[in-house]
Amino acid sequence: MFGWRKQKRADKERALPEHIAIIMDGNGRYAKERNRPRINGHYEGMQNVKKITRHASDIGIKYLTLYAFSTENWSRPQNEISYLMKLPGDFLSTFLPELIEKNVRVLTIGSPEELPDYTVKTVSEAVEKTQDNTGLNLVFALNYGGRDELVQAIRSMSADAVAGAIDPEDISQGTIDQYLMTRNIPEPEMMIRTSGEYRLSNFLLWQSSYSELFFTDTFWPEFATEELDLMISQYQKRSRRFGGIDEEEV
Ligand code: V07
Repeated sequence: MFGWRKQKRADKERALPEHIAIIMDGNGRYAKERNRPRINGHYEGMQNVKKITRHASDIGIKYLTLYAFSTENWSRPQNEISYLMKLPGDFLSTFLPELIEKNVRVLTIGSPEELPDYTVKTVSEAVEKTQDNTGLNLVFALNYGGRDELVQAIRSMSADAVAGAIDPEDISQGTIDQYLMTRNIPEPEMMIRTSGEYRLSNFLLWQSSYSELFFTDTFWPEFATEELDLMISQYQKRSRRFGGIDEEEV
């Protein structure tokens, strides 16, 4: 390839990501380091969700997906689970007016059936009240698991196939996208995990196939907007490859 073309490409920065997904880990460890109860870490983590949401909205991110409660989290002590189930209500009672003012649309992915009624009720109220907003889409993964999502999608796809609504021969990647909980949400260009673990832990398995991964040792309650901005600028500098050639060259 000609040198001048390469140069041109190296200078080219990518646009702002449309969708950022975050595994908000390290709330318990944050509390432990300060000799506080674990639930205090969750409270501080919830406060940080407000800061990061505000910032994502201000800089023009279109989708922010946050792993708030995984299907594996049920194995935690009962008092911790009860506290976690009150956090959406706590968050929305203080923050919903600002979300509305900022034109943010609240969405959820996950299985609400197993969550307490009061949790489902407050969250669906926020979803309804913000459904026509056109700014940031704030997606909370609540009782979400990537493998469960695939099980649900395959069940419903099989039922449609048995009913004759779809032909198995016609199933494509796009068909699968349509059966996932994220059907109207673009794939995340960036996937962030805080607190020094290097795993996806069942979060957005299908959707993160091409996501740029970012890891930091920072505990979630301390993850600041400056660190997010640094990751975004790194993302914009990384060259994008889908198995061989630069995206710009295709
Ligand atoms: C939760 C705080 C963030 C750190 C990770 C675990 C604890 C915000 C919400 C939430 C969910 C839905 C909604 C509005 C807010 C939340 C849970 C846990 C279960 F509509 N933070 N947060 N939900 N944590």
